[in-house]
Amino acid sequence: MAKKVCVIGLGYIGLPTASLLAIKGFQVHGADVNRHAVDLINQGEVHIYEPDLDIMVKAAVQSGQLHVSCEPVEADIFVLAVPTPFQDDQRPDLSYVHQATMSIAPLVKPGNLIILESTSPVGTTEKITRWIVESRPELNVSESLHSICSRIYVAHCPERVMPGQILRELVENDRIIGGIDRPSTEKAVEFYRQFVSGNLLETNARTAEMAKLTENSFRDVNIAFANELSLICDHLDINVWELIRLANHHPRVHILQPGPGVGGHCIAVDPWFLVDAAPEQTKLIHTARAVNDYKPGYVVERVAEKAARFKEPIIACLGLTFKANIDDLRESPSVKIVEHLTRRQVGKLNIAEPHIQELPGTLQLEHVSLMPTDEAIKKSDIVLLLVNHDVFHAIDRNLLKEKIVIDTRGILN
Ligand code: SAJ
Repeated sequence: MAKKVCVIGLGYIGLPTASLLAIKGFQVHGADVNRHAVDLINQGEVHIYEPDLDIMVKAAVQSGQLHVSCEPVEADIFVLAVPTPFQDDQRPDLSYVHQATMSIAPLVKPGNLIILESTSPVGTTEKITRWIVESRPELNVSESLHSICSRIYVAHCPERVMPGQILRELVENDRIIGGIDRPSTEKAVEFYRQFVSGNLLETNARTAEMAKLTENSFRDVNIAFANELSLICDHLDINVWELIRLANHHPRVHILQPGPGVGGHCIAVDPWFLVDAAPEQTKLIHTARAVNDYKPGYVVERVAEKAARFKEPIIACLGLTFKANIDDLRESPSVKIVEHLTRRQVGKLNIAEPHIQELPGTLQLEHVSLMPTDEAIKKSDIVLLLVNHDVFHAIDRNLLKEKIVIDTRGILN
């Protein structure tokens, strides 16, 4: 009989994972506290944009293998895919993980496997195990023979998919799998082998947690290097895009791209988990965060300088999402920049963001309007390019003649 999987959290990771599992023949129940999302999914629709996700969810729901509701149900395998944001003081917020764990605790049976996919501070998988065993003292994780009938299995398998290519990467990426003990790792590997074509790399839970934080911190540090170069180049009047192109011809140099800052729910967040866990040891990682977080304010200053030349400046802000070709505004540096420009009353703002239908609440203001790209450009004095969406690469360059252009993504280079 098909194994029953319960996926908690139906966001960018949970929903594609639940649908994929359903299509692969698992009997899947998805749970999410967001009633609107649950209702949509049950109708075969989606509440988030990811290429082809709608088709996969529809197929999964229509096959009868995927059901969703606001409550988890009993299963053989539980997958936790809930957010792990940080609090105002940059310390990890494990409240969603705790809530999700406590929601499944009454349902867990001996022999069940619980997998944490959420990016988490080191030690979280052990914490989950403790929370479950404390609330269900008849369960254990002991390897001794006489407790084998009451034991559960717990592992961390961090998600590593890239928004925009989630469906392919969910299957093809290599996965790091770390159990709280050897039997947990083996059980989790057996599960992932059924739907992942990439390599399954075995380790322990703490190393798996650290590996994910390491990957995203690596990228953050490297983007910070590119962002720092952009500041130096502005200062020395050098074209940073040309500079990076040239330097990257060296066989061992691979510099990333500067931008208006680093956004998203991962790279701008996860390094803080390392800083929080080892403040004395994370000087480079901490500084990289500071460099990347400095960038939005720097862009605002550049815009304000140019805007000062006009009596009633009108600024076209092209792109609000945290990166190209997605609809996700979480931790977006572009949103921060636009919010900052409104607070400073730098001018009238014409926003073009082809991936959203309406402006976020903080930007629903009198001097801010959402409009098509060409119109936004035509009606403005200054054009601020914030996201390298494919559609912006196709902008008619004639529209930009006579405009002051601030290109934070190197789209025009
Ligand atoms: N960015 C730059 N310059 C670059 C690359 C990115 O400024 O050269 C900016 C982007 O514009 C964006 C931010 O960095 O604002 C993050 O974008 P991203 O494409 O680097 O990463 P995410 O957040 O979409 O996804 C990352 C991925 N991690 C790594 O590449 C190590 C993904 O594989 C993870 O699964 C994901 O984080 C996650 O969920 O943790």
